[in-house]
Order: sequence, then structure tokens, then C-alpha cells
Amino acid sequence: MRLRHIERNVRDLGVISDQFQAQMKSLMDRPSREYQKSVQIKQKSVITETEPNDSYNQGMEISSGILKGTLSGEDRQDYYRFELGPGSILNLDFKAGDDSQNLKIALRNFEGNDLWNPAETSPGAVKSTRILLNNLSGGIYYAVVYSGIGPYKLDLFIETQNDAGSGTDAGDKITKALAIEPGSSFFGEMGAFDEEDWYRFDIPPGHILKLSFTPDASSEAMKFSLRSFERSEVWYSGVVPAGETRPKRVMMNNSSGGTYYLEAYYGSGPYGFEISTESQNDAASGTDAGDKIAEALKIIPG
Ligand SMILES: [Ca+2]
Ligand SMILES: [Ca+2]
Ligand SMILES: [Ca+2]
Ligand SMILES: [Ca+2]
Repeated sequence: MRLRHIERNVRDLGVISDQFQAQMKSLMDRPSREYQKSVQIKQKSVITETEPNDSYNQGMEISSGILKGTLSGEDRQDYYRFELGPGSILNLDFKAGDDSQNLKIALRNFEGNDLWNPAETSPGAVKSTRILLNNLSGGIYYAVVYSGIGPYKLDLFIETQNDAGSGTDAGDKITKALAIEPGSSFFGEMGAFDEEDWYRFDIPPGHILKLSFTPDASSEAMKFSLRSFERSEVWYSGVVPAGETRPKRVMMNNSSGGTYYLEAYYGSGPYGFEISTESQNDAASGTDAGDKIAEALKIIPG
């Protein structure tokens, strides 16, 4: 809505270039751009590796920015160490120099297990990954360039998830659900080590709950589930393909208000959803006519 408003204002000024219009359109079409915008705005620092960095213990401390390094006949391995907070997103581009040979990179956790280990990077080529952590995981991680010869560039960008504007990840289980206020649109993202996003919100009795879910066009198909305060499933979306919207209206009766839960799961990538409530208006009462005779709505005949 805000974007539409901005677009109208700008049009009134008559100063939109075609390129800007295209950007606005892609922003409106692709909610996930909210996540990526900060990547483009941030000024990137460029640093050069410090040797020796030939083991986990010697791992050079790095943070978001561009790092230049080289492997040679005498320098067979480069270790880099960085910290990720809970709910972080790690974006990494590894670019092999034009005259490099057979360079290989891996991302490893503190225990030395591979999180990412792509095939050899050909000269001048880039290998990229984006890894999400949920709000309970974080810690020390390593990027290791461990095979090949020649110069390379490591572009590391660490950001945090921002599910429903919370600045972090919506919890991966019902007891860690993120509280939200119905009445607006929300964006979230899941994937990799972030497998589920749970939200909770309150609905007054006798209201109509309106929901809609849209996995981003760039995402993998997802599933959504609505659960009642008793945690039983009220509605399940089925598999929602990328870019499609699945709307749903749920009629609450006079006694079925309370805390409800939404779960996004199954796929990966960004998604959008809307939640709003409106009061029922049975016989213009502004609410629901009771489901039991004791709660029957009093109407005046005639
Ligand atoms: Ca080196
Ligand atoms: Ca080294
Ligand atoms: Ca998430
Ligand atoms: Ca999550």
C-alpha cells in the first residue's frame, strides 16, 4: 500500500525514469527485495588476507565485506572465521581469479562439518550461497579455501532475518511463535537451517478471519497451516506453488475467539501473508448470532 502511494506521488511529479518505474514494479511484485535492498546500499570494505591462516586455530577473523586471498604452491589452505548470531542470513560469493586453477571453497560449522561445498570454481566464475539460521542457532563458522592455486575474492554479507518486521526469525516451533497484530501484510523467509516459521495472534469471538499466503515467485512451493488455541489444525493450505496466492476466510463463532497460530513450512525462500479480521454482522448486530439458544441474539420483531 505504501509503495503504491509512493508510486503515485512520484508519478505526479512527472520525473520517473523507465528504470525507476521498473524498480518500483519489481519491489511491488517481489516482497523479498526488502531483504536484498540493504545488500546494495551497504558500502563494502575490501581487505586482504593475513597469513599464516593455514588451520582452524589460525583462522583469520572476518565480517561482512570483500576479502582478497591467494593460494600458491607453498600456501595450500586459507581459513577464515566469522560469527553468526541467531536468526542470521549468510550470503557468500566466492569468485575465482581469471588466472586461477581448480579453486575449491567450503563453509564449515564449528565442528568442522560442511554446510556448503560446491564443485571446483572455474577461472573467473562465481559460486554463491545463501544460508538461513533459525532463531535458536548461531555460533562460529569457517570459510575454507582448501584446493587449487591462484587469487580469489570472498564477498561475505551477514544480515539478520526480519520475519514480520521482527528483526529476527519467527520460531521453528509453536511454543516459539512470534506474536503479530492482525490487520496488515507481513513478509518472512525460511530455508536451509530455518525449516518452520510460527506466528501467533489473537482474534475476538464472532469475527471473520481473512488470510492469504503467497510464496515469492523465486521460492520453492510452501505449505501453510492454521491452528486454534487448542493447537488443533483448523485449516491447511495444501502445497502452494511459487508466486501463487492462497486466500482463506474462516468464520469464528461466538465462543471461538482466542489465540491462533500460523505455521509456514515445507518450502524455502521468501513469502508474504496477510491476516485481517472483521466482525460478523448477523442481523446487523455487529457480531455473530450465537450458536446456542442461550446465546441467541435478541432481535425486535417487525
Ligand atoms: Ca593465502
Ligand atoms: Ca594460508
Ligand atoms: Ca524465518
Ligand atoms: Ca523459523
